[in-house]
Amino acid sequence: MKMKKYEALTEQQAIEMVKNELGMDAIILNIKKIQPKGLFAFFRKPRVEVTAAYEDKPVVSKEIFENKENKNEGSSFNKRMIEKSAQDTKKIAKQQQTIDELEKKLNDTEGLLEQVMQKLSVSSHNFDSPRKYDNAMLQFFYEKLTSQGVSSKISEVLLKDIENIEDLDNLDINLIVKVVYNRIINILGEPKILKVEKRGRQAYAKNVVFIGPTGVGKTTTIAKISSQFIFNDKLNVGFITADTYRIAAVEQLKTYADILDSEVGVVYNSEDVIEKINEFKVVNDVIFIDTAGRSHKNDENLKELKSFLEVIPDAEIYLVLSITTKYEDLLSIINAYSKITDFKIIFTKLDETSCLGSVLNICYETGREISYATNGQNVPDDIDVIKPEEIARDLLGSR
Ligand SMILES: Nc1nc2c(ncn2[C@@H]2O[C@H](COP(=O)(O)OP(=O)(O)O)[C@@H](O)[C@H]2O)c(=O)[nH]1
Ligand SMILES: [Mg+2]
Repeated sequence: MKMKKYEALTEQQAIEMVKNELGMDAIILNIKKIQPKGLFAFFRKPRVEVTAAYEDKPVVSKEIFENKENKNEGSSFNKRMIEKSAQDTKKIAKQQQTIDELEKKLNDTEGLLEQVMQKLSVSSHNFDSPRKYDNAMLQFFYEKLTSQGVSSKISEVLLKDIENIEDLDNLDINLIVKVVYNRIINILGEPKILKVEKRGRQAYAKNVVFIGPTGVGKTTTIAKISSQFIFNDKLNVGFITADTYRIAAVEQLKTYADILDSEVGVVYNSEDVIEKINEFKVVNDVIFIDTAGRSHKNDENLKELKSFLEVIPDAEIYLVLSITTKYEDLLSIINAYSKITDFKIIFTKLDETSCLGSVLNICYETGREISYATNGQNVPDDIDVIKPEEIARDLLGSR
């Protein structure tokens, strides 16, 4: 007797391979389900391994009917072989029955899985939306992305064309992950950080302005970024605040400036700011200018801010946005500020949400450059340059 293993998608296919290659006399010794391994193994189809035993010499039927030389022993030999053949046929029939039962169970399990997935996706977020994709893997990614706040339009963009791949059911899920991951990275682009060099003899300080709605973390973010320049790069930093609407706002910046051993100038209008910049620019490497957060829906506010920004020479402007703000509101804030100036975006309060979809949506819809992300109230630690790879991993749920 010899043994040989066959692997296929279903038991039936594997048995078919055994029959074709080894003949009807081959005995099935073992049927084993091979579970897929690795990331998203859940979605890869299990395979079946069949171990078959067979005689060195070929098939029974040939021996029975072609053994004419052995006439004396022929009849008893034939009898034995016919008995064996009958036993084998029974065995095969029984095995086939087992296979059929197993296959039915497998189908039932697949149906169950499908139901569980549908329930999961429905209960997780979207009660109204119908199934988008027939393919379970694509539907899974779609649900995953939208549950992270990626808009349905952009989720579809990320999954575009994958559904047209031939033999999608047997496609390695890691390939889909790679495609979507790269698309996310491309949309996010390379984050731009603030670069400040030590002021030369003639050069003046760089002006960096922070704008955005109230309470998003402008002042805290200024304290975080400026601390890095002061402590790590040993640069001279000056602060100017135009936020004179809230009593505590000036005090807040002054407290940080005291700790950082830097000066604060308080300004009430465009003339003031020009004056203060001229005073600070000759003794500092960089000047951080804080503004009042006021409603972006008020045209007067925006006009006022526009004329304030226009008098600041070579201003590098950052729009500060809290990621906890509703996506539609984020878009309308960006659109409003886009009308008056150019800027890069800083996202705050990443520690308060696990849905980073808005970051991707904004990059895709507005084409704006992104820079820093803050993730807590601690000054100066809770800030970092945005890492597109981490966002991509978060959105794909593999972090
Ligand atoms: N959880 C969390 N809170 C933050 C973050 N950044 C700022 N804050 C808090 O948000 C509140 C408003 O911050 P502030 O800097 O005064 O906002 P501003 O009005 O835009 O200047 C303060 O309580 C900050 O401590 C952050 O990344 N995460
Ligand atoms: Mg403030």
